[in-house]
Amino acid sequence: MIKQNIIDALNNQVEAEAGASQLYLAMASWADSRGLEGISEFLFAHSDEERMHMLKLIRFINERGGKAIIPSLHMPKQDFQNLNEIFTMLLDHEVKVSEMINEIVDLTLSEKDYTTHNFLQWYVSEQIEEERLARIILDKLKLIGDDKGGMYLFDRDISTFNPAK
Ligand code: OFO
Repeated sequence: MIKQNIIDALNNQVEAEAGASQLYLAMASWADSRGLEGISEFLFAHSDEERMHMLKLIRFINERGGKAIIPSLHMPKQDFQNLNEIFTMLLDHEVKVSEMINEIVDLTLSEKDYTTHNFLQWYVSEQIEEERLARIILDKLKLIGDDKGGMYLFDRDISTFNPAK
């Protein structure tokens, strides 16, 4: 039977994934309203992925005899100065999520819960990939600077930046 402190930590993670999904949805909508089609598609898809991360946790908690808690929605930031702000926030958010995952991994080891430890390895690899992708995007945005032509190409090509897709 899964221990209550592990259930609590996983439920906390459910909330973090839901929060990420909402934040990326707000970013996607912002980009969409500015005609940045490729970037908004990328962010809409990223928001969906975070929801999928949340669902995976909910199912796991319930399957192991715990009770998943569905969190309420917080209104995320709605306005952004530019893409640099968006992707810096996105990277910071992913780094924070990675730290949270690592802490739960730590907890599973101290509680000798190897099933949850094993389950969390998927999140560990996913976080490496998401942080890497956000860093690639930020590097490209730095290169582009104020170049409008470069931004056009960036918006067109962003969907190809993720080799895992
Ligand atoms: Fe990108 O955070 Fe989920 O796991």
